[in-house]
Amino acid sequence: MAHDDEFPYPSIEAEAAHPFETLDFVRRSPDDIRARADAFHDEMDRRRSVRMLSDEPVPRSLIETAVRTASTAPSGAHQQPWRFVATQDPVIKRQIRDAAEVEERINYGADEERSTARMNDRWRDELAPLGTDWHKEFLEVAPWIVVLFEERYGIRDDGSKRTHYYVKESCGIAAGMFITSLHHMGLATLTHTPSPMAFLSQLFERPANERPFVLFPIGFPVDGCRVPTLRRKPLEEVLTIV
Ligand code: IYR
Repeated sequence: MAHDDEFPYPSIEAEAAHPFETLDFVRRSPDDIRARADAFHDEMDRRRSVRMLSDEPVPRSLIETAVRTASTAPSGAHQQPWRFVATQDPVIKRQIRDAAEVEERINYGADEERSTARMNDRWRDELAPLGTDWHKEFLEVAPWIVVLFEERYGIRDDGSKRTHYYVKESCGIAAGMFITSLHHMGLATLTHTPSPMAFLSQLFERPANERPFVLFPIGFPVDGCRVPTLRRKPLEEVLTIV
């Protein structure tokens, strides 16, 4: 749709109030677009959540680049309401594993002190094909753990609170771009949400405006890594064109 009526868009007034610049957009040929679309789909279709991670080291600069890529995500009012906290400290990783396993024991009903599991039978049935249980060895073995914290509100220089918009959506998109970046560079990860995960705020001494959103153990898969056989929904089940 042409917007001749309102051209130039945005208005001269808006441009005067805030700087604009010419979009750095690569216009490709239809063949090139088709080929890139297919190649990228093939690559992403090979991404799997990996729990069998090795202890092989991963350079810090790769983690930094993945966070840079994630941080290109769109966000409400461009507030970028995320903070990635990364560690390869074995003591902290051990503490994360211990704390997560305490919670997961309760979730899965493996805690002898408690008669009922937090997860009901139906939930545990849904998880059975994934082969998960309360053991979270990957939290200690993986060379890196990155926790994405959502900034529920911002803090201005004068200490006052700044409302953040669409925090979950923004962080969800950033998380997706983070795992895409890791997969594209040749690393493996898992989106892990130990439940509850408030312990991560204490452990990393995060301020009150931040809340843990998702945790990523990152590394290389072990040799001979096994993953559950999954079926991805075919297009007709995930796309409706009206
Ligand atoms: N947090 C638990 C349970 C769990 C829940 C869902 I939904 C999953 O897709 C996978 C696991 C755990 O990490 O085991």
